[in-house]
Amino acid sequence: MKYRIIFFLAFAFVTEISFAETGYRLWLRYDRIENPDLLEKYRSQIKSINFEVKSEMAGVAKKEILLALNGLLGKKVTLDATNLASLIIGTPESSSVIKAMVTANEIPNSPEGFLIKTFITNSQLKIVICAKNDKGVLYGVYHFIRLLQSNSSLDKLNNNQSPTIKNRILNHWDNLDGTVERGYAGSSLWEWHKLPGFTPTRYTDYARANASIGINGTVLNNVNTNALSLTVPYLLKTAALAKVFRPYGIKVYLSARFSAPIELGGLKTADPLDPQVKQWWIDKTKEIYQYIPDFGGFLVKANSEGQPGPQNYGRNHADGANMLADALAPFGGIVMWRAFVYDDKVPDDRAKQAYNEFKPLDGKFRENVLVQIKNGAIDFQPREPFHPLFGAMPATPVMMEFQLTQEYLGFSTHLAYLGTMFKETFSSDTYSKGKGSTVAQVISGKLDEHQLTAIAGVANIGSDVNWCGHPFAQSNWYAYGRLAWNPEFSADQIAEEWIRLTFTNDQLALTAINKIMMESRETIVNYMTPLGLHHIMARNHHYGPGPWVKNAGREDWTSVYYHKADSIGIGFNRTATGSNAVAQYFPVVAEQFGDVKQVPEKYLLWFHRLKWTDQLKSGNTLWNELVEHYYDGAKAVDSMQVTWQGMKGKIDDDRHEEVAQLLKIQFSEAKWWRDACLLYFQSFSKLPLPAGYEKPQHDLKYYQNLKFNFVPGIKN
Ligand code: BDP
Repeated sequence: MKYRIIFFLAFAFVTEISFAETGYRLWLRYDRIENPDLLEKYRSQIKSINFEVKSEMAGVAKKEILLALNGLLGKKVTLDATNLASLIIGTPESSSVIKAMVTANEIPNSPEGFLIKTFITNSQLKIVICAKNDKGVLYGVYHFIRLLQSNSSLDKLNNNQSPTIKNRILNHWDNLDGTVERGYAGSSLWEWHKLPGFTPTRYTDYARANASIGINGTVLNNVNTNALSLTVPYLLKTAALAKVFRPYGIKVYLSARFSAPIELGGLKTADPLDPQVKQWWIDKTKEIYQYIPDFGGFLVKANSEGQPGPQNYGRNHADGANMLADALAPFGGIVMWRAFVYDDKVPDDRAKQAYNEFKPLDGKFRENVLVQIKNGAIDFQPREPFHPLFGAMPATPVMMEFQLTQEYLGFSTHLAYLGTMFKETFSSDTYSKGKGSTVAQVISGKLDEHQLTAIAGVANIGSDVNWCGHPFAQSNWYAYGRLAWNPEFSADQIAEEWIRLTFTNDQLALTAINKIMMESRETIVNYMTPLGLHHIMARNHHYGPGPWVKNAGREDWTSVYYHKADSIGIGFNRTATGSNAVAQYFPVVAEQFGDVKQVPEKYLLWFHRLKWTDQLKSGNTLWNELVEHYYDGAKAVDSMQVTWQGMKGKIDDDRHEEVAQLLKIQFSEAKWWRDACLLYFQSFSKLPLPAGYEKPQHDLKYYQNLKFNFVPGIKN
């Protein structure tokens, strides 16, 4: 009897885990196509596959397509090495069938592009996935799988695609002790202590997910880095990861600590013009390439937030970057030098500092250096105007840095689809070369004719079973990859694609979930930082509101520095009568941002200081408008909950319930943000909430006294 019970329990447990929808599979879900007619059609169109494999990369592509087809079609497709196969995959070199079917100039000439084309021969449908080389084939395979997962027609495919940006990279802010700076999805993916010996399947799944959306590089360690990652034991570990990622077309990069020659090399200085320092980096770089022959290069955070850098020795960013670039150049490596620099010793508006330091260096960097610029002028806030350096350094390749991890957008408890935010920056017009000089044009290298192009996303990935903490946070990893591939894709189209792959192809659900996603970021801006407010979160851990933060050790780490609320009004005057940060933009933009009548209201208090009673476009006073935004934001989360409830039964119960619970947290946190911020600002404006608004639950003191221990994302 005893044994029977144990057996029963064990069985129940196993049953439960094998059927739970954990989100582990991300968007690579290959369950059988639900629509029976479509399933029948696909089965009749894809009966057999011809894919001759001559490389490890082609091998993983073949494995993936077979896995996908067997799952999606619910039956095994047969392998057929002849031209009678219905799906033919490869390059003209690897496949004589492709060579005979596709004319060479139909295939994109780029190293990563692909062609997917339907042919009808003797009333027989055939589909070809081909490229100039295996990398393009791999991307073509993933795209074809995406077409099936989203139930697209295969009848007349003629899809020829190449990525717009060459280096599409994730930045992991992972520490060697397993913590992740600003990570809200568990601990680091990299189990350094078990590497190089142990490389779990999860690393391969990470590579699959990245390759499926075109990500081709990953920086493994935090920008606030430990020099140890450049030592041999850690290089061996990095090499083991590189080996797993290589067949998926992913290069590894490392954040390099600028003072490593002192810490590891025992030198007295890290001065970039010192011959011994230069030699140390040359030797170190050589050593890295011995272990990782296709190493991508270095990411550097220097002279920012206390990190060492060339300015410690009276040198500039170009001196520092060029020294590393020279060491990497013989191996084809690149330097990504971050423009996220600020220092409270510099008595100017923090928003201006990067431009002030970097603009004069335009044209002074080596060819293999990119300047990596955050999307906004300050720091990954829920909303910022685009960084003024975009378009301002035409002689230097500049790259974008987005933050996927939701440090300032509600951690992993708030549903925030960031595709709309990425697009907002990409489509901003810098006017650097007249109308149409969008940030996307700058980043793609088209505007200033740069061959070296790149983009970085600060990863939101960790050890959580669903990778990203919040099931919807996966959409930001996905959207980042898709937009890095082509910034012209629309946020809406990417959201729809992701929902189809992740949840369902049901039309009603698609429309409802898409609406939630598309409105989500604006909703967060409304209940956190409407009308151009910024940097008013709690100190250090950044969890929750903290507009009252002052005395933080340095002025530019306080909230009061950014909102400047007092009895008269609120906002940071960045016009000519203030810090004049507007002058860093090109004249058309500077004029628009600098004029209180023309500035888009979403940036109002970023650039202007207004009186509480000033009238805005809506006819509302500034105070009433602020109140309206905060209340609209919280109300919108309530509506999200209602819409989500309607999804019950349309998607699996596991993920439905998980999101429902998280939305509940989000709703209460939205109200927390709303009430705390409005009560605080009200202590200056002395104005009442207009009639009809529900009163805050607590008084200001209550919110100011909230304390949180062990908030994730920082070293507690
Ligand atoms: C800030 C983060 C900090 C990062 C910094 C950076 O709070 O943890 O180190 O950005 O990007 O937003 O270097």
